[in-house]
Amino acid sequence: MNSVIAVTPLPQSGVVKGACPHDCPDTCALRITVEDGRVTKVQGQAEHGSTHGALCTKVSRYAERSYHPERVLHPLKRVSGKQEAPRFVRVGWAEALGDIAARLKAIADPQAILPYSYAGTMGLLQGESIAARFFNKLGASQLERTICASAGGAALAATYGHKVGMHLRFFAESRLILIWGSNSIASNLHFWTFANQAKRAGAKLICIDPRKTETADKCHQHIALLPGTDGALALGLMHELIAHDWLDHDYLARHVDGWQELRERALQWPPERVAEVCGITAAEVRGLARDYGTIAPAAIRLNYGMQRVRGGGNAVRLIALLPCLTGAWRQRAGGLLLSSSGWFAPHKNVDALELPQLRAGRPSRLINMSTIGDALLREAGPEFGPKVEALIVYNSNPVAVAPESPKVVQGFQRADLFTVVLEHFMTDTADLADYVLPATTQLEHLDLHTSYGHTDVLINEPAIAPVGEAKSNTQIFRELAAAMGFSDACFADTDEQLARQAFRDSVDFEALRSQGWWSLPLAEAPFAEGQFLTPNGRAQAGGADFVPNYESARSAPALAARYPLAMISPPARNFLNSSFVNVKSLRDIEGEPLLEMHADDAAARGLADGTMVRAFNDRGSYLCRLAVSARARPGVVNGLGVWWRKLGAGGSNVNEVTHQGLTDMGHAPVFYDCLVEVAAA
Ligand SMILES: Nc1nc2c(c(=O)[nH]1)N[C@H]1C(S)=C(S)[C@@H](COP(=O)(O)OP(=O)(O)OC[C@H]3O[C@@H](n4cnc5c(=O)[nH]c(N)nc54)[C@H](O)[C@@H]3O)O[C@H]1N2
Ligand SMILES: Nc1nc2c(c(=O)[nH]1)N[C@H]1C(S)=C(S)[C@@H](COP(=O)(O)OP(=O)(O)OC[C@H]3O[C@@H](n4cnc5c(=O)[nH]c(N)nc54)[C@H](O)[C@@H]3O)O[C@H]1N2
Ligand SMILES: [Mo]
Repeated sequence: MNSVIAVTPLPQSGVVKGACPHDCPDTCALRITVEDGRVTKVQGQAEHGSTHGALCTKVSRYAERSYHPERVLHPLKRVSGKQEAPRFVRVGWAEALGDIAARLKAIADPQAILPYSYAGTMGLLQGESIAARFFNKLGASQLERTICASAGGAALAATYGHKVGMHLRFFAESRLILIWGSNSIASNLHFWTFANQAKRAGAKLICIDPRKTETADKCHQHIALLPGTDGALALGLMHELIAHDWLDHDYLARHVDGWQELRERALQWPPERVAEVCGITAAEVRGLARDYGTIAPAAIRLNYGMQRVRGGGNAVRLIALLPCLTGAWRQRAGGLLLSSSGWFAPHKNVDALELPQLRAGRPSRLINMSTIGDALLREAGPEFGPKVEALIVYNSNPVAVAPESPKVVQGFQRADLFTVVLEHFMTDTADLADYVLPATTQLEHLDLHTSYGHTDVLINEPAIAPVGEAKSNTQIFRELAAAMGFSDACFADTDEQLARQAFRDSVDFEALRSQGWWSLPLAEAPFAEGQFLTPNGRAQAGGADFVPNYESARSAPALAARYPLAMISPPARNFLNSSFVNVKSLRDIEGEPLLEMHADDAAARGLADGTMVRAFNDRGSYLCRLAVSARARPGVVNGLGVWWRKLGAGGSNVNEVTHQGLTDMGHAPVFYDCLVEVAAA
């Protein structure tokens, strides 16, 4: 039996073990210094394998974020109309919770109530624990949490059986690394350390990304393909692997299903065809295939950037099959990593945290978070069910991050929608709330973390008491449950009890407590002998094919005639999605919302570097500063995201122009499948 996690009493001064809560594959182990009851330093733990004492610029400013003068410190109640400038008054917790409970109880069909949350914190407790219990007990609609990774996740599950891949640390031993759809230096810094070690030991690094990122700058080669064409490139690589017989026939025969079908398909993709679809040269396709077919161990670091297009799921499937063709999986420094999160599945006990049985068999409709704009604007109907009447948002800023914001904003502005937002700050979403409830930050609460980049479980112990009147998400939902009159014992579980329920006995809590992390026991080369997590243990190649974008010159020529530029909106280095945009020191580094454009495209429009421009299409228009830049390839513009609308130029951001189409697998958004035109503002 695991011992109950007892939290060490808050130190007046000392060092506390923490974990970075952010939505990032690195999930760093933190060393938090407290002096006189105040956090004075947030550093990386030197002994933790992937953190190795270093933090990104953002999280090293975590104390600045927690003690930010604009932190929401008391419950706030709206006193202005939803279409007017937001005005709030301070109220007490009892009044706020009592009123919220009364409003929720007045809703006849609980399915008209919708939770909206994502990974503002990735903690198992402050994410979905008591919150999930609350909505299960209520019988609310369920949120399909697709906004980031579900296309790639579904693809990995279909191909390997789960979201699993090679170990982060063994990239240091690879001889060839393809960094594919990932700006690692910006968004996965602690992977880059291992890639850099490999580079110094003589490995070749190749970046595959429409944008010439800071990561591309540091690689030996950069292949700037058009957005959404990765599946075609993967098929072209397979064509060459077959043509030159750079195949591991034994591995294919013993560990892969559907190879013959995939082989037939790949043979239809000679380099010239691939080059035309991807907007690169046939020589680039041939050279990449030669490297991949002849250098070993070869590793692929795929990241979620490349799956934010219509064919994102199939593209991930095809790329995930490459190491099955060459047998790269045989070596621990070969294979592929998109996500490691599936390795935690046998150890986690999500049902114990969320208690789905509280729904007691009541119907539960699923609403996709990626089409929240449409969902909020939909009337009741036999297919849809009741109109959404109440929304409870935590750990997310949908008004800034969800696609097609004109509709999201319109939905949130509905006078008949009751919205509660649990937040640290007055985000664009909080601005449209009826109630804003102050939530604690990672310095102020207990949590447990898994990772989607490494394979360690981490503990985050609270370092300081809640700031102001803030309460943790778990505590807010506990008190809301009480206000609703839910008397089930599960709503009294403390965070310490939840922590104990979160994992099965396989996790060594003593190590977790004393060291701050605990590493999963895993094989070094997990698929050296096949043993994929599919039902028959074989990788599944059947059905994977190239799926073109919704919006591109090739797939939508009439639209492209009006909006000829493909726009991608990858993360800005000093923000974390829309988090940290309000931390001034970080915003100062980013400056303004930037749109990078190639010199030829700028010249064709008579646009000079530094001018204010509008990027627009039929959905909307947003204002940004033009950077004529070699980081953009011809025909593609890069609108760095995700700014708070109210802190960007002109009160909107890049999601003003993105659309609510969904991916081929996993019902995910297609942020990078978007055509625009750009003109002087
Ligand atoms: N600093 C920082 N770090 C972050 C985040 C952040 O916002 N800021 N976000 C976090 C989150 S939520 C996630 S999900 C992870 C991963 O987040 P990702 O969104 O994967 O982030 P990036 O690594 O920047 O990967 C995006 C890269 O994909 C490229 N790209 C866009 N379209 C295509 C395409 O069609 N094909 C290919 N090959 N490449 C394409 C972009 O130019 C960009 O360089 O990172 C996390 N880390
Ligand atoms: N155009 C475009 N749009 C994108 C993307 C893109 O690349 N381009 N990336 C997409 C991706 S990958 C993702 S993952 C989504 C991310 O979208 P979100 O998950 O909404 O992430 P954030 O914008 O970081 O907002 C998280 C919010 O949670 C709050 N928060 C943090 N910790 C806590 C806590 O303990 N309690 C409470 N109550 N609140 C907390 C933070 O203050 C912050 O405002 O955005 C997506 N949107
Ligand atoms: Mo994400």
